[in-house]
Amino acid sequence: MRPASRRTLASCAVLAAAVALGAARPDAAIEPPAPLGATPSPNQLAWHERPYYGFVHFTVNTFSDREWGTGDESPELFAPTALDARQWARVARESGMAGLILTAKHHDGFCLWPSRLTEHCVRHSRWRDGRGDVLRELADACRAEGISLGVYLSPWDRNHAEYGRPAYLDYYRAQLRELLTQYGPLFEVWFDGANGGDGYYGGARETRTIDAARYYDWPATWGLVRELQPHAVMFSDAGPDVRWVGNEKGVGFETVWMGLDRAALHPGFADYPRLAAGRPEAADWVPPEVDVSIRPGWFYHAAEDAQVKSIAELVEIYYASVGRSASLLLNVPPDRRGQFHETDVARLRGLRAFLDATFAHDLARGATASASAVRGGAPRFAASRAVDGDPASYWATDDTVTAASLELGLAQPERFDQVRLREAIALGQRVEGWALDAELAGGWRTLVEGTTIGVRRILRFPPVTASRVRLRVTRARACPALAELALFLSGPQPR
Ligand code: FUL
Repeated sequence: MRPASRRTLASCAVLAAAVALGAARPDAAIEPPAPLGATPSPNQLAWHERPYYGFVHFTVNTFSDREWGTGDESPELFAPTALDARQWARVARESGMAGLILTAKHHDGFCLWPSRLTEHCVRHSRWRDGRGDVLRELADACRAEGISLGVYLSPWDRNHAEYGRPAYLDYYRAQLRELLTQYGPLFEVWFDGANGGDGYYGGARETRTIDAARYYDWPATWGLVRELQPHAVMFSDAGPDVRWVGNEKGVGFETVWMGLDRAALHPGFADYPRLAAGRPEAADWVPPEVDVSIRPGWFYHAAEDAQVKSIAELVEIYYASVGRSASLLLNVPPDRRGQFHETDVARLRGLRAFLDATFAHDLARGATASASAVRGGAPRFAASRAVDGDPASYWATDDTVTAASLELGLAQPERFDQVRLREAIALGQRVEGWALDAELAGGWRTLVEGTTIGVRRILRFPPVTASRVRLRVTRARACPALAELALFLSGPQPR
């Protein structure tokens, strides 16, 4: 249907008023593109705007020098000498992280908060004479620093006697209820997929296998989170809000779809990495999260002090995650003092300095913009909407146009070496192919080509100096709706 034929009497009145005021086109009469396929929820939309945050792995493992505790550790083992959650939160905020997610309970079952449901918790540790609460201290610190808080509650519990039986699920959900009700708003709740195996299990010391697809009855648990923390997103292999990227190396997919078929999956799904890139036709919007540790292990081991990722490695991880339509969950494990190690802090600051130097100044902002096609000819969908700095506005074409170009004229020649593109994701993910050209020495030259865009796509290329730049959307599943075309020049290269 042509847009003109949809005009109602009311919009004719708007037109008359617009003409009377001297406006060029009846903007409001042109309808936005219809959403395509899966679209994000309000929680997901808010979460997409804060794509970098931290993971804090800390428990008895920090003191036993293990990655997975066996469940028979004495709570007395947990003995940080100078725990300072405010330092974690301050460093996180100063590093540009939007929040911190704490391993409130890892697979060993030890609880970092004084749970009323088990003796296997901080109450029986020597730390703060058994009166401490790591989650409380972190919640207070995050609030003071103005960042968000999230929790990880391992479903697998190698300490609990009932693990593998129905009674454990009551325990697990009652624990979750403590976390969801006593520490204020949570921005993310993290459900990992490691499941079953040998353990202490209340002294049984045996191997317990569970049916990961059925045992946990995830819909019931997810319902509890929705009820008690309606603004939190939930992570697992199957979402429901955020999915695993399928590796722990810090690398997202070059071609990635936010769509995932939740119903076919569950946390711990064996063949999951094969599906992690998503599918354009999938039913649900479940974006990927890249979880990776700044060190080889998730927990602190002094032997790894010389193996902290370099600033340059962290920069690559940023481009391979946030730059590929994912969010970055970067783990920084506190040491035996209960503080982020100096080396880790220096690397985080280095990453922040590089990101600030690179992304502070969008060289395309406010450029003159024109396009080969504009939806209904309406200013509301004009090319300039992609360079106005407002992620809510976008350039769009008519429904029949799925390949189009957008040209920028910069006020003066600028040197740049990367482009950031964002789709208007409230309308679903649409673009499948694009190229960026610059006019160099009188001719157009292609700088870089890409496939999907999604939430945020950043691609780098050798630096050029140009004042005319052109984005060609070469393939899209429906008319493109582009919220941002930004150009940047890398800050000084970190070593
Ligand atoms: C996995 C766990 O087995 C690792 O220890 C770590 O917590 C990682 C983030 O999730 O499932």
